[in-house]
Amino acid sequence: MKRIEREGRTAAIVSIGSNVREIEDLADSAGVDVIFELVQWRYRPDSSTYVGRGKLEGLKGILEKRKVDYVIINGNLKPSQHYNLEKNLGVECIDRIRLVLNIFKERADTTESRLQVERATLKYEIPFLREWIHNAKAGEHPGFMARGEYAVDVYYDLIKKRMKIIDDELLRLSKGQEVRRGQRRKRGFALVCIAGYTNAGKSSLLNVLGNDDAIVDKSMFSTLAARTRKMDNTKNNVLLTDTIGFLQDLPYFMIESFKYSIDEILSTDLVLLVVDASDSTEEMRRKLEASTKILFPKIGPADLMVALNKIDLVEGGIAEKIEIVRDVTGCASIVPISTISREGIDQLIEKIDYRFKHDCRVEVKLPNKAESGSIVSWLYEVATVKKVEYGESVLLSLDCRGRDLETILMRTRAAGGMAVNTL
Ligand SMILES: Nc1nc2c(ncn2[C@@H]2O[C@H](COP(=O)(O)OP(=O)(O)OP(=O)(O)O)[C@@H](O)[C@H]2O)c(=O)[nH]1
Ligand SMILES: [Mg+2]
Repeated sequence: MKRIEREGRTAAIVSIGSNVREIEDLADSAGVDVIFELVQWRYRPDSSTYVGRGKLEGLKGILEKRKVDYVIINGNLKPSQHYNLEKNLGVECIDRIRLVLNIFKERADTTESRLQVERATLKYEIPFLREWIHNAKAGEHPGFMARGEYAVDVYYDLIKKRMKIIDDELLRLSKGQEVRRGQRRKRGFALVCIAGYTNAGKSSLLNVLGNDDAIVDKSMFSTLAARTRKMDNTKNNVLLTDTIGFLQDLPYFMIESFKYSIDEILSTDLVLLVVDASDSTEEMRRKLEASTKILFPKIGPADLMVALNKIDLVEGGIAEKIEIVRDVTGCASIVPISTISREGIDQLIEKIDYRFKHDCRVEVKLPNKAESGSIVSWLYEVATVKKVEYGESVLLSLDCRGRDLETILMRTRAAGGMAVNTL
């Protein structure tokens, strides 16, 4: 992970609710020092200036004495609100999505993550750009488009052209991703994706289960690009993929832009959802709901297994937390774990193993000739070969997953052999 240099950048947080912890963490992850916070209690944001008029005047006064580089808004701004805020305050105003995009931009270090971030950023900017076209002569702004040398309509056209190039490139990459998944399955691997809210401990779990050294960090969105490792200590062939974390209240264009990463999660045989058990019950529910909103309805509870992580930090019982997980996800397969104390890790491995258990018995008979060699070695990859005899024919007794049965029968027949499912 590329560490974001702090470079002494400062900000003020403006919020219309008291739940500022996440935005503080995001600001910290973006390398910005928060100098002060201003909280206004409102049921909903003011339609033109986000905070109420009076509060805005107050903020302006404070900013004159306590200069900051940015004002960070704890929410998603409409373009008109953004325009009015910047115009009134004379400081660059960053909403929650822009802050997330800034973190992504700094950390993206693979082609697909760079393209996804660029696409999301362009999508994000289009409505803001429209607002500026209507409201301002370029050059009046302290933030985006500050220097008025661009003609906005030319810029708008360029965005559209660039988006098309990015979409084509992402489509090409996702076809490659699909082929890769197909090849892995053909080689007998079960595909498991480690998913979950950002900072839940996904990379830590990959490190434990896959004996890996993926970057683990307390800052949010340490992982942007997918990383795949073979699972250790298992009887079956399992590939684990760790990828980007979820966040609450993502607008549709963000989900759409990160389709490549989301497909990586949804196209696996099992989604291992990592949940931070050290959060309060309300926080846990909020994050779980954000996660299931992205996962369901593409997959269902039966495709999920939940690793209730960080139980080393939980005081008292975790029964209530298990209940919340069950309630929100509908998933019955919940394993409390800690990647630090390693509690529960063996049970988790056992549970994953059980999912991909070789519980079908097959007797295979193949002609004993050179061409059968490749199918025999393939059988060794997808199944557990119990016995093999070379005579007039090659006779194999093997155990396999129900899912692979049909392919085994088909390939054996195609090779001039015979296979019988005996269990
Ligand atoms: N106490 C405790 N801390 C943990 C545990 N697992 C992970 N952590 C900590 O939680 C933080 C986040 O861990 P990561 O593994 O980077 O989490 P992630 O889900 O990959 O995060 P992103 O990639 O940023 O979305 C780090 O500071 C870890 O040390 C655990 O079981 N117990
Ligand atoms: Mg990570």
